[in-house]
Amino acid sequence: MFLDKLQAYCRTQPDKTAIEFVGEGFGESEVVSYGDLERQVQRTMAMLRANGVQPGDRVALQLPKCLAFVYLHLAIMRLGAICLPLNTGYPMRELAYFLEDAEASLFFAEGSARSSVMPLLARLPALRSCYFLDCDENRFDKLIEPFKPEDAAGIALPADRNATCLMIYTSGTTGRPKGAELTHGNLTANLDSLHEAWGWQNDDVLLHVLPIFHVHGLVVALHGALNAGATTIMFEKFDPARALDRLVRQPCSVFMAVPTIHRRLVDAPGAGSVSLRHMRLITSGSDRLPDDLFQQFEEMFGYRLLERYGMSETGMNLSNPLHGERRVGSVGLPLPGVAVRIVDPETEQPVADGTVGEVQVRGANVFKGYWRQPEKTAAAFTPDGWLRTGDLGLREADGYFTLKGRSKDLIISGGYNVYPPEVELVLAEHPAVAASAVIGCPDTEWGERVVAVVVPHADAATTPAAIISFCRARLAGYKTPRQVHIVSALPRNAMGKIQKAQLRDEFCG
Ligand code: MCA
Repeated sequence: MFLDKLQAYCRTQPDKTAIEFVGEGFGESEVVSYGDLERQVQRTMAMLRANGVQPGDRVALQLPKCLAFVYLHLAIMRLGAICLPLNTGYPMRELAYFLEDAEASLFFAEGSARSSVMPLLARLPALRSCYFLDCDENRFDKLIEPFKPEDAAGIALPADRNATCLMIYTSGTTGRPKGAELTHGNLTANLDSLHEAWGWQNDDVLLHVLPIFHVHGLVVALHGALNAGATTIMFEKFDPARALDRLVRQPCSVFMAVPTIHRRLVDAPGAGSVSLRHMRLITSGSDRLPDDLFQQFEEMFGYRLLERYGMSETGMNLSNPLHGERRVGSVGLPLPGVAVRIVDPETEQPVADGTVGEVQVRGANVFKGYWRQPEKTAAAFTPDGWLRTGDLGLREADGYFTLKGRSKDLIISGGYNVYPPEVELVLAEHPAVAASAVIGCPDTEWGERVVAVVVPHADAATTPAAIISFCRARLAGYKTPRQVHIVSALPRNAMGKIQKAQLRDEFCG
């Protein structure tokens, strides 16, 4: 499994750089060899053990992108516990829900979160300890200082493929977010599949600019590189000019990003003089890659992007080929070990090639289920075990798949999923709001931007700015509407359902 493979690299290539961490200030970087990584992870395991962490326990991380995050994450999984990475943008009330729902027993948070987290603790009886770390203040080093790597020597690697090791909260069209449980077997199956399809090599150098609290940055990119014994140059924060410089100067061989990041590279000053022809693999995912961006990227950098398709519940499912045609507008072919089919959304029977239907997926990469939500888990699968992705697409006669929209009400902004009902629920709490509808409008920078259309109560006075700041205090920044339109009524059909297509026509111009 993945963790066995990683441990073997730590033994066989201890001096090789596993991660070079480049902080936000882009000053001096910190270099961690595979040998260092093993020692730090072992000390972290011993620290977690001393804090009572047992197999199956949930340990939550809401930390900036830093080495401590990586050590904690790997140590949690090595102990057979469940890592719960949380977006650093989540405001307190979202955070409280995740900690409560997951019954996290340990929580590592940013130092700056102390004053807002402390009042939550009384509501979280399962939480045994909470540590506040500032990655740049060496608090983590002090935390693991009393422990030696040998203290973890007797702890065996997890052997149960079906044990959950990672939980990623995903929102939905109804209800509160659900924790998608990924097992050691799921991660291993997807990593093996990507290793083969993308030809990961031991001498690869990955430039890593994505957040590590999501499957894309954590599993596909970071685990992908560790699974090959390769080197990761990890930027704490994405910066287009520095990324281009490093891609060329290192030189790097692998880069993974979302379309908003690729757009910023193309638009970066001086990008015209940069060639990325030396790169072995540059991928795009988490959101649809616009055709014009695909073409601009190739014209500017001489590299044809490889678009792929995945989701938190599955990891990666489809990918354009490493060798062979990388088709503009297509998410490519099923990855090794992954079955993908297109079905009629009503009958769930497979449709003919060229016909749009729901994309359904099956394979060892597909998650175990939603944490303590057997009904929602059952609803996510067909009776014969295919995962209903909620995405619409078609299969061409030669096997390439193309996405054609979503059957679910979902906005993707800069690679982050935003479910309109979550934003609408917050809007409903505003005293001046009688009704609202949240839509995604096409946006050159973000792919889509969140737009709210609001009907105020008859006697209420409010402004778009007031509504935006109300939402900003309650939602992560990427979920906050960028525009608010105030109207006297929302268009509804005979059943009273809001006609979002009509709103998009009217307000997305
Ligand atoms: C940041 N902001 C955003 C977004 N990101 N607003 C809308 N959409 C976004 N994606 C807001 C912040 O809240 C903030 O607002 C302001 O923009 C500036 O924040 P900053 O952090 O400086 O933004 P940035 O550094 O410019 O971030 C843009 C980004 C980032 C680098 C494109 O969004 C990003 O890393 N996206 C990648 C997401 C990703 O990895 N997704 C994978 C999930 P305010 O000032 O109001 O706070 S999907 C997945 O894992 C599946 C498996 C898959 O297939 O990949």
